[in-house]
Formats: sequence, C-alpha cells, structure tokens
Amino acid sequence: MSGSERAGVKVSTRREVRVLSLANPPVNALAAPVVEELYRELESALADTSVNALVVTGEGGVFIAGADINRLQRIARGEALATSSAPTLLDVNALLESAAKPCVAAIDGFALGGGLELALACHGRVGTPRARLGLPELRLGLIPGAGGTQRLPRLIGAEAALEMMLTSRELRGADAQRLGLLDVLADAESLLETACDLARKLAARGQWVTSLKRGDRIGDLPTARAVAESQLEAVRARYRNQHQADACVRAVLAGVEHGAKHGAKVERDAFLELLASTETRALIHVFFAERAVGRADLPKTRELRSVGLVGAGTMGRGIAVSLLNAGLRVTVVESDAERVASARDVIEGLLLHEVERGRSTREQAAERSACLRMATDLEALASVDFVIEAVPEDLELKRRLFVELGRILLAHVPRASTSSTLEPALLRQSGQTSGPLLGLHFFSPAQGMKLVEVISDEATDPQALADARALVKRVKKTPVLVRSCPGFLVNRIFMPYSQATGFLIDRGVEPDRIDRALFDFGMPKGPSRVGAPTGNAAALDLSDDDIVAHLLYPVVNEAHRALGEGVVGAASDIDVSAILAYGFPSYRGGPMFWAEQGGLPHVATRLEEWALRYSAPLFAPCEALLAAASTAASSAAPSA
Ligand code: 3H9
Repeated sequence: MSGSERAGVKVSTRREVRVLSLANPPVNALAAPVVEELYRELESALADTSVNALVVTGEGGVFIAGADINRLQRIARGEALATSSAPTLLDVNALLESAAKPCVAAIDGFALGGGLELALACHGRVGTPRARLGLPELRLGLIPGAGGTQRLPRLIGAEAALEMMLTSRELRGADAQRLGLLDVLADAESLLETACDLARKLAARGQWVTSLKRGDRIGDLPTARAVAESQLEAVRARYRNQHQADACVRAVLAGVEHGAKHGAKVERDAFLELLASTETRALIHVFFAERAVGRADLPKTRELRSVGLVGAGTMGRGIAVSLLNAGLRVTVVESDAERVASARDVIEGLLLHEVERGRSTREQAAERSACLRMATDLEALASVDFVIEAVPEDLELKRRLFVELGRILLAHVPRASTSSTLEPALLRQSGQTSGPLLGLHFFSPAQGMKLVEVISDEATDPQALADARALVKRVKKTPVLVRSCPGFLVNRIFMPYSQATGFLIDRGVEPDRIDRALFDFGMPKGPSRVGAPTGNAAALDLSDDDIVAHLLYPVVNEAHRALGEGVVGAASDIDVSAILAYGFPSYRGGPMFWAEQGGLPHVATRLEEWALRYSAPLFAPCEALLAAASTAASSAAPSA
C-alpha cells in the first residue's frame, strides 16, 4: 500500500484501487475546502491509468455527517452561495456517477445528509452494522439538496425513501442492507478491504448501474402519490407552519413523473428557497444552540455508577426510569413498605412500556430492573455516588432530609433537590446541612422531557456542578446551567405569559381566540384553558399577531432581564430551554432568536407603549432589553 496525506482527504492506493478518505473531525462535514480537495483527488484518480477503481470512505469511525452546517448558516444569513467557480458537492456527485471507473462507498458510523447523498452517487455501498444512514435535512428546515430526493427512491423505492426523509429516520447497517441501500455488510476491520474487493469486481466486470438509471424500485406515479399523501398526513403536526415536507414530496413526485433530471431541478430550487427562509435560519440556530447549552469551564467529572433517589412519586419514578435506562444502579428510598412496593411496580411497568414502544428489548428491561434497589431506610444510600431528592414540595421536610443525608453520605457526594421553587440557599438554611447541595429541576413527565435546569449559586461546589451536568447528559437530557433565582429560568420567563393571558381575558379577549392565536403561532396548545372573558364592554380589539405579541413580548422582556442578571450564560440557552421545556416552536428559534428577527427595538417600543397605555408594569421593558434594543438599533443604522 502506498499513501500520502492531504488537507481534508487522505489518499492511498490498494492494489489498483484509489482510496479517498475524508478527514475533517469530528464528523467529516463537507466543508468547502474538503469538497474541493475531494473533487481534485477524484479527477486525479480518474486520470491515473494505474488506478482501476475508487473507494470513498471517512476517517475516525464516521463516514460523513453531511454538508457543513456552519456554511449553510452563513448562506442562510445571506452570504453568496458560490463565491468562486470551486466545485460543489453536486459536481462531486456528478463526476462520481459518470466516471469511467467504478466507485464504492465504505461506510462506518454516520452517513447523513450530503454524506449519504455522496454515497448514493457511488456505484456500490458497503457498510458496517453500526453504520447510521439518513437524510435528516428536514430537521433543519431543508430537503436533501444534492440529489437525495432522486437517488434514494430509485434505490429503495419511493415509500421507504419518503419515510426516511419525512421522519429523518436513520437506518442501521442491517436494515439498510435489507432495504437495498447497502450492497454488502462488513465488520469495521474488513470494511475497507470488502469495499476495495467490490470495486475491483465492478471494474473487472466492466459494467455497473448508477442509482439514477435504476428503474426497478421506484414504482409508478399513482402509487407514489398515494404513499406520499398518507405519509404527509402522518407528519403534518410535526411540520406545522413549515414547508419542507411538502417540498420534499414535490421533488420526489416530480422525479417519478418527469424523470430524475427534472426532479433534481425541482429539488435544487426548493432547497435554495428553503435555505433562504426564516424557519431554516431558526432551526440551524437551534442546532448549534442545543450543542452549546450547558457549556462551561468546570472540573473533570468523577465517575458516576450509582445514584440514590429519595421519594418515588410521579417525578421520582420518572427520574428512576431515566437513570436505569442510562445503565446506572439506582437505590430508591420511600417511607414505608407499601410505597416501596407500589413504586417498584410502577417503575417496572414504565420499563416494560419502553419495550412495548420498541425503545428497548425485554432483556434490557430485565437488566435495568436488576439494577434497581428499593429501601425504606436512608442508610441504604451510604455508598452511592450522587443523591437526588424528589420528596413533596415541603421546605421543612426537604431541610430535614438534607440534614439527615449529611450524616449518611460521604462528604463529597453531590445531593440535588428536584424542587421547582425552593432555591438551594433556602434548603441549606438549617445550620446543620453539610455536603455539596444544588438543584436539578426536571420537567414532567421526567422520563420524557429533555430539559433539566441545573441550579447553582455562589455556595455550590464546582465539582458537584460538573458531576450534576454529567449526570444529566448521561441520562440523555439537556442540562442548562442556571444561576439560582426565584422561578429558576423557564418558570420565571413564562410567568409573564400566564399574567398576560389573564390580562387580556380581563379586558374581554375571548380565551378561545388567545388559544387559537398562540396555537397558530406554533405553541403546542393555547395558554388559556382556564378562565372566561369578563364581558368587559371596552374589550381590547387585537389582531392575532397583537395577541401573540402581548403574550410573548413580556416573555422576551423577562428573558432579557434574567440574561442581564447572569441567570444563564447565553441567550441561546434561553431559546433551547423554552423549546425543550415549554414547546416554543423550534422553527421560530426560541423567544430570543424570534424577537431578534422581528427587531428588538420594535419589541421594546411596543412594550413601552403598552406599559403606558394600560398603566401595567407587566409590560414595562427592563434595562437589559432596552440596552439590547439600543445596540441592535445602532448596529442596524447606516454609518455616516
Ligand atoms: C446537508 O447535508 C444538505 C445536503 O443535503 C445538501 C448540500 C448541498 N456540519 O452533535 P454532536 C458538529 S444538511 C458542521 O455534538 P453527536 C457539531 O456542531 C446536513 N458541524 O455529536 C459539534 O460541534 P461542537 C445534514 C457539524 O455525536 C460536533 O460536530 N446532516 C455537523 O452527538 C459534534 O456534534 C445533519 O443534519 C455538520 N453537518 O452527534 C447531521 N454535524 O463540538 C447533523 C455535527 O463544536 N449532525 N457538527 O459543538 C448531527 O445530527 C450530529 O452532529 C451527529 C453526531 C448525529 C452527526
């Protein structure tokens, strides 16, 4: 084997097969220089008479996780799409597909979006069982933009292809092979050699079929239309107020009806139109915001193997299930034998429910159940690595519990309260509390909700904070680091939402109208399930947009106040929290992003107006919002 390393693409040759291996850690995203380099290497391999066939693969256990979303973000914000005549992914795919030498994709790990599209343009695909293949562009408000809507249906049929795209579902290696997306399954050690063998075989045979030329799987137009209609119906709620699902179906059907060339044009036009939309900008913002949340410079995490949980009410049971699902040993303490028995029944029932929903196997449920210990005595927690209390919301009860835990636990063991209202400082105020104490505010139902507020204050041990954050990540939830304040973050910023709802109802706005306006905006449900209009003769005459603004601008205001006080480290943390805990529509980017898009000066001016008109402090803009609005106004103003 001979070899040399180039920026972004490693090149080697194995018995007449040129192997091009993408190296752009951590996920081999298709950044522009990588695409250019890949194109040049492809050209050079195709021109090299000592090379008979090609293999494209990825370094570091990942094939390619798609187009570079940073670049997409810049384009979505207005940067010109092509700044030079440099080759794009579409050029790479076209070159591959029409090459006079066969090319095989060797896939381990993620092959997503543009990464899978590149593999689809190859003439064969070999993957490992742990390969994860998908076209998740719709999650970003887009559709596949490098031929995916045309090649995938031709390889696996319109029904399976539409289902994969509309649900952003990833296929594992074995499923991908069953559907015809992979030609051969190989283990990671023999992946490259198996791909090279397949490439040599195709070269020796002298013929291969390109995905776009396949006509055996795609089916006829009436069937594709019927399938598309029922699948669109199934995802209607998921894409409320958005256009990517319809656009995806349109591109697929255009290809079925008029051929791949026309379908590809419909795909490209729709991709570019969606890329310029506010919804896509918002969803890309959320993609990065979700990855940034909880970031802070904290000590290295200690290993956590066992967790004690005090209190197995609804919240405690949900938390227990989350911990067990993450492979932790869990000791649950309840006050008496009857409660212990009932809690065990419910927790085991929830574990079985996961099996029924296909999220785990019976064996996994049995293993997890074997990691559950029940006790009526706090002493059972003497050797655990972390303790969470989920007893009823009673200050004295919780204070007594933490004093007791101080006697039992090793001094360094973090202890967290799940209280939604009681701040850590209040819980420590017994004079006898010892050990690192903080808050872990889960949302209900705890086993399903993704967000956990990790509440700290100046007395919180940074090591305990690091461990708490790691525990939240371990249970596959999102930790937002919140500096303790009344209401913490989410309840605090959404308090004005309820207040504004009551305010409008008091001034004669029909609760049903409020609900409809907020539902249409994208909230999961309206806020005013309770309450009735007062029949006020001087009822406010508001448009639906006004109603939304009256409810959400006060949220934006409170969020700015909290950010100004340092309750969270970044505005994007607020966006992620509102989306995950409150169902704020992700395609609006969260309250901070949404307000910024609409213009902060406009938000501040409206709030000032309403505060005066209604003499209602609820609407008075805070200093932090006014400052942010003034910065936004001066950066938008044309310079002299
Ligand atoms: C597309 O392909 C369009 C085409 O159809 C058409 C083109 C013409 N780009 O999530 P993680 C970063 S659209 C840039 O924490 P995990 C990520 O920000 C794209 N960066 O790891 C993070 O950075 P940091 C279609 C990316 O193991 C780091 O990598 N593809 C990209 O939990 C680690 O990520 C997708 O939508 C990217 N494409 O999950 C897939 N991907 O460390 C998007 C990741 O600075 N990616 N990064 O925070 C994912 O879903 C997950 O990252 C993945 C790994 C499942 C791959």
